[in-house]
Amino acid sequence: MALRDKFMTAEEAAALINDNDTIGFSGFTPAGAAKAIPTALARRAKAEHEAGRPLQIGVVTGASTGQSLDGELALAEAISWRTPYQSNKHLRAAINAGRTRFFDMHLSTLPQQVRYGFLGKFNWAVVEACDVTEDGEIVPTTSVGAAPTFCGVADKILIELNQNHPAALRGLHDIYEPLDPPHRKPIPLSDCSSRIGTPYIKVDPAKIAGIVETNLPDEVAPFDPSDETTQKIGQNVAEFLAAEIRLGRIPKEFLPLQSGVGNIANAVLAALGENADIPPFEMFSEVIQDSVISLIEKGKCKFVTGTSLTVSPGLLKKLYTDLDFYKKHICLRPQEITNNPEIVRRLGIITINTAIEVDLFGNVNSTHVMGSSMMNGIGGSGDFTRNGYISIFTCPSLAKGGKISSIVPLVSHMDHSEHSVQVVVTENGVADLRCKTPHERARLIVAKCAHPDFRRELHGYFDSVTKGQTPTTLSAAFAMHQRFLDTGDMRGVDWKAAGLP
Ligand code: 0RQ
Repeated sequence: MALRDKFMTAEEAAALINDNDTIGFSGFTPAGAAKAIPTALARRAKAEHEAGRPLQIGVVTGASTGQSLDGELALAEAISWRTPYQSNKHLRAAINAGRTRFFDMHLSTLPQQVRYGFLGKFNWAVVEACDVTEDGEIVPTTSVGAAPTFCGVADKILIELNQNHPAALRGLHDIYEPLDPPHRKPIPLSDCSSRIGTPYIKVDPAKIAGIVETNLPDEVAPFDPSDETTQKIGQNVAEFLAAEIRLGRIPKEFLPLQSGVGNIANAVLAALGENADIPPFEMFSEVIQDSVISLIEKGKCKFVTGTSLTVSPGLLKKLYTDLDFYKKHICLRPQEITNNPEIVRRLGIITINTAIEVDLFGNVNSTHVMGSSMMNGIGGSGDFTRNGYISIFTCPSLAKGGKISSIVPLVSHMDHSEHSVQVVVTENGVADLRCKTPHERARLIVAKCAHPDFRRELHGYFDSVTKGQTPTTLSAAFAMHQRFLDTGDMRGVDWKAAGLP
């Protein structure tokens, strides 16, 4: 059947989906996420539920998505299970209330686990494209994520052909999918900018079950303007890296950078751009945020590889007016490549990610609040941290208006262990944990990173806990967290009552 005969409305496409289906949606952050079909499906699910009939699906994506996908489907109670990452408040509420089953995965491993069959059968791939051809070439829009894998494994494919993105995006993407063991070969990439794949996702055209025309912008939220705290964190990271170059521990031509998501990551990149001691650099990262685009314009960032172009709508429009220039500096690859441990270690990537809390030994919690509630997920932070040339974590030393210390005796959930975390940076300073014992790390983290309001508290704990290689008193290790749960403020712990001498 010719493509022209496959055009349909979002409602018609949503009507093809059955209760209990598993769908792989395009999208990595709101960039390139399917929008019209999930929104239509959410409407249908609400109507079905009102009529007393079940309609829930398994939702798999590259990472987080936008309101039209995670938000609308969560509000319609239409997501039975979800992986690998999310950041939507409605979905987060459903997950933490136990209404949606969620499992948190390293993003590099998602595509291969889908191909291995670990996540079960995929009924549908629903992908956003800026172009599709009769012989089955699908050109993605602002992200690649896991879309090539979803298209490969799913029984049928639905395409959202989004006119908000020009077909001239062809050439921005580099689609390469490794073979699975025992046939896997080294990924033939030894720099940030080489292309090793095709500029499109190739599918069997017979699998394309429907095409929905849309004209919808990516639902990328604007960043909070950087404040004194995030600027100071950024400056501390930049000064640390500049000193490492001077000391000869980072080559003078510098190394590719990876930077996480969110406001702090955006501010860190801006600070690196302003530091004259950091030479123009390349990035091998996951999410390309607004700050990277201005670094490209200033000539400070020479090339960036990412899996999503997550920039604010106004900036994206500007980028599209000079696409030929930006195509020379940007490449979008599958998350299986951008986050691949083999490549991260080969290129010697300097990794900068954000922590929710860090403990005295350098263990990092990136995902949970007070040990129990899921925030977003581990995302790509583990892929990069475990394999980086230097692994850095940043966070403000305080949260929730100063009632929470981000530096705690023991993390209430652990995502990145002391074995992978090398440097911790807050607005107060830098704790370089390399070559340090747990005792030495604890002293350094309190002195350099903790907020002055909590130093006494943390000394109160650590000065009384002296036994063992990694001194810990189990009864007291979570006393600050418990104090917050009891009173709404971590300060004022009675350490004696918590079992310390
Ligand atoms: O809560 O939204 O209710 O105000 O956590 O914190 O300070 O706004 O920071 O937006 O940079 O997010 C780790 C969540 C940081 C993110 C995390 C509360 C705080 C606020 C957000 P509110 P900020 P950011 C590759 C990299 C994992 C994935 C990753 C993340 C909210 O960076 O999801 O690294 N990382 N991916 O108030 C209680 C504490 C807290 C706290 C902060 N100690 N206790 N609440 N908060 N510290 C990219 C991808 O994987 C896509």
